[in-house]
Amino acid sequence: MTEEYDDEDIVLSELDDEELVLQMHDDLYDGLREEIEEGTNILLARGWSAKRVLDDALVAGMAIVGVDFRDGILFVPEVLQAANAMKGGMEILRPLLADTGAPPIGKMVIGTVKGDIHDIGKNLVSMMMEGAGFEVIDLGINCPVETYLEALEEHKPDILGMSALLTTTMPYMKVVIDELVAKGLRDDYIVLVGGAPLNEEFGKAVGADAYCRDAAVAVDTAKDFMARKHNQR
Ligand code: B1M
Repeated sequence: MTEEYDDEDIVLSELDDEELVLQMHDDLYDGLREEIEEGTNILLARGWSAKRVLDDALVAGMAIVGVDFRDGILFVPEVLQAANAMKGGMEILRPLLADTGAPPIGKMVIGTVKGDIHDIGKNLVSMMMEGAGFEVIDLGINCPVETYLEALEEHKPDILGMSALLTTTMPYMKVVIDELVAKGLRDDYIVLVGGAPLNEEFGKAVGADAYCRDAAVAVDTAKDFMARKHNQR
């Protein structure tokens, strides 16, 4: 039996949950979008919650990609394919994570800062915030300060969210916050920041209201600040 035949022989639906999740980590690593979509659907059909599929199959798989990218085993084209496969799974989960049917409990404008094109984490935060009942306006990637300011003016959100995945782009958050201060607008918004290289200290240093370690923390933090905002009225 050839190795190629071996690979084609794997029938995802015949794997048990644990094997399937490991196979999905492999498929994500190999950038196989269709297989990731199929695996996502199988786990959901087996009664897994969208959040569990997201955490155990997709986010955990992407963490493995991240380690090998860091170590020079994977390169940009392969990581792009992995990201594309991850997005295939996320698209299936999006309506499940976002569908609450409840009226919005707040509004958030979010974008990845100038110079940075990483958007998976930001997209996840958007989905989870929508799932928690927030209206989300997603500005996309590579956002200059003007884009944030225009969106704040247009949408009048409660929260401004910024994402950065590079140590070289995260200082740009301060550029945006400083501009808000200069225009006398800083206190009009709750500013939340996040992204893998950030930490609590950095959040404070740039003048954000809070640093959010992950999407779940972003949701809890946003809810917390909204509650405080309502209590002040
Ligand atoms: Co890039 N990359 N990348 N990359 N990439 C990292 C970030 C890196 C850590 C990889 C590594 O070396 N291990 C490294 C940064 C090193 C550093 O700065 N210290 C790196 C590098 C160097 C680069 C390039 C410079 C590589 C090159 O060209 N030589 C280049 C830069 C391009 C640019 O932006 N200008 C680059 C390019 C790319 C791809 C395009 C190939 C691709 C992005 C595709 C895409 O996003 N559409 C990519 C990817 C996929 C990664 C890794 C592997 C995975 C990132 C990811 O999606 N994680 C990443 C390694 C890693 O982080 N381990 C890496 C999964 C995601 C769910 O987690 O984004 O952390 P995360 O989001 C979390 C939290 O951080 C938080 O919640 C999210 C969900 O729980 N969060 C927020 C994020 N944003 C938030 C905003 C909030 C709140 C919470 O607001 C309220």
